[in-house]
Amino acid sequence: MCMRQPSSRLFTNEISSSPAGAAARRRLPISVPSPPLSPLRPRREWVAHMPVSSYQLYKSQLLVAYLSFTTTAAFSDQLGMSTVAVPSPAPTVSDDAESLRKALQGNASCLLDLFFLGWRADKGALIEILCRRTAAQRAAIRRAYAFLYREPLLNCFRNRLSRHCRLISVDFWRAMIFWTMDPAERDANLVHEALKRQKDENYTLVLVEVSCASTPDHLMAVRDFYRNLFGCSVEEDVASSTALREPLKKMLVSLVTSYRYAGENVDMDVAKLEAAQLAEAIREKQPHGNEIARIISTRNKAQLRATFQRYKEEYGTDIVEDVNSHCRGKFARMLKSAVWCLTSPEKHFVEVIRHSILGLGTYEDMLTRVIVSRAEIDMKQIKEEYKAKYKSSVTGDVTGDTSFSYRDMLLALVGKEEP
Ligand SMILES: [Ca+2]
Repeated sequence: MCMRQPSSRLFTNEISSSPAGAAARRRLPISVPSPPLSPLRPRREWVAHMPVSSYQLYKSQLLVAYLSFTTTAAFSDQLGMSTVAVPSPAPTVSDDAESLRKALQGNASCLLDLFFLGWRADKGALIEILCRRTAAQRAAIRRAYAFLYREPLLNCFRNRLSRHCRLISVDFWRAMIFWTMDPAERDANLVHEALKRQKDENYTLVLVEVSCASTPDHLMAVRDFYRNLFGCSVEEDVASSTALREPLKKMLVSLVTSYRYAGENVDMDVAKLEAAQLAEAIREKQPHGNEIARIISTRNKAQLRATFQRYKEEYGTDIVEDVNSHCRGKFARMLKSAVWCLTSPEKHFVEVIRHSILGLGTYEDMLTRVIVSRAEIDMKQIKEEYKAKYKSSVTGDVTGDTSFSYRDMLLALVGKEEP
């Protein structure tokens, strides 16, 4: 993946020379002097002659540039499993914000558009900009957009979504909103939506995915967002759910409140003991005992991998196969997904993609959720696993099952198929 390199342009005459800077300057009632060549620490005499508002503008631009540079490095794809193709060098955040503004204003191709739908957005340009940027770059673009146009970017998308709610673009705008959100904010929204539609098993899976297929710190961030956005904690909403039954509810509460050790230390004695406890519970057809929920929700991922390996060596079958052959019901399905999400998430996500595509029609919510949330994490691995398991490609199946801008957006995130 091409990563964005720190550009000297970010730290030089961005306000006065870039078109976005010029546009921002035009809105100011006073003229702005040219910034110095090295503006990280502006010269005292220059700042002294600078009007307060323009100095604040200048500082904010610097902050946007600085954040986009530092956080991109912090959030970069460490394992090389992302399928998001970032151009190098990427345009500055203010250029991106200005291009987004133009794309959102679009043009009306006929009078009908003008009177009934408003201006038609240039969706191709939106995809080309946002689907080719990392999470950190998207966050910086959102900040720059809000600063330059005094309007949150997500609000512009939500307006389009409500305006197009009965048309085919609804899937595109939903996917675009989720993709542009901060990853933890997106997952908090997905969890909230899942809890509203908890009778559907496919939505309950979101709780398992968010708590088991992400890092402990990400889960904490999701819980923070959830509390701030919806005024209630995730575990409170899961525990008070009327659609979820025991013992599934208890396991889900344990999973969403977990904060696992993120290191690689493993205790082989514990692995042996807990493999025996799991085998007893699963083979006695009592997988809902307290031991399973305790082991699955408290042990770190390396320890769990050792336990499941020990299970296979000692009892001759994979734990997931044993769950499939000995247990039935929603609890068993969630347990299987939790085991996969904790040890090899790609196995879980290929099943979700396949289920969303197979048969007549498409489960767009599921397809969007997987592609948007895994594109920057392990989509390459998911594509390989999908090809090995179903003898067809994610790209090919998405192309055949979706259409228009929604398809173009998903394909931009999934990336090209490896030969
Ligand atoms: Ca289909």
